[in-house]
Amino acid sequence: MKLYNTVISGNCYKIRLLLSFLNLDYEQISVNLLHQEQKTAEFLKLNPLGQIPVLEDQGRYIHDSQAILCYLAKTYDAHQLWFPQETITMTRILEWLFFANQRIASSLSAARAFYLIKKPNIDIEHATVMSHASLAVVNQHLKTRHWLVGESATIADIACYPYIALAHQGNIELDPYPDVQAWLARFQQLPHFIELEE
Ligand SMILES: N[C@@H](CCC(=O)N[C@@H](CS)C(=O)NCC(=O)O)C(=O)O
Repeated sequence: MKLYNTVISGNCYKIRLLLSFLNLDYEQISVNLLHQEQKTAEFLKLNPLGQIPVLEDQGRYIHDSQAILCYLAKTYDAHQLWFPQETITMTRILEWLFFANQRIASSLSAARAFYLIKKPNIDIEHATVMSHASLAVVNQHLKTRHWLVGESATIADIACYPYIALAHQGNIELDPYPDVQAWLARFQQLPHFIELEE
C-alpha cells in the first residue's frame, strides 16, 4: 500500500492516523506541492483532480481523504469499529465526513492555509467567522457525547480532528470551546495515536 502525501497536509494526516490505528504497513510517497508535483501528467493519472492524498492499494488509486477513510475502514477493520455499517450510525458518520469536507475545509483549513502557506484568494474574514460557527456546532454536539458518533471513536472523529487540532495555526483560538478541547485530548489518548509530524 502506498500513500501519496505531504507531511503538513491535514487531509493526508487523516489517512496516516487511520493507518496507524489499524496498524497497517504502507509506503509514503512524498508529493511536493510547492513544485506542483500534484499537477504533472503522471500524477493526474492517479488523481485527475491533481490533489493529495491518494492511496494506492491492490492496483486501485483512491483519492479524497474521506473516501480513503471509508475504503480503509471497510477493507481492513475486521471488527468494523471505525466505520460501523448499521444504517443510522453509518449515516451519522457520513454527515460528519461531509462536514469535514465542506465546512471544515472552507473555514479552519482555509484559515490555516492563509497564515501557514500564504495561500492566495482566501477571504480570511469569512473563513474566521465560519471557523467559529463550525466550532460552535461541534462544541454543542460534544456537550453530551465523548465521540462524534456512537460510543467510541470512528472515522467521523478522524475526519474532523486534524484541522480542529491545528486551529491555532489559522489564528483560531479554542478557549471558547471546552468540549472540543476535551474531545481533542481524548482523541490524543487513543492507542497508536500519532502527531502530525511523526
Ligand atoms: N477533498 C479533498 C481535498 C484535498 C486537498 O485539498 N488536498 C490539498 C492538500 S491538503 C492539495 O492537494 N492541494 C494542492 C492543489 O489543490 O493543487 C480531500 O479531503 O482529500
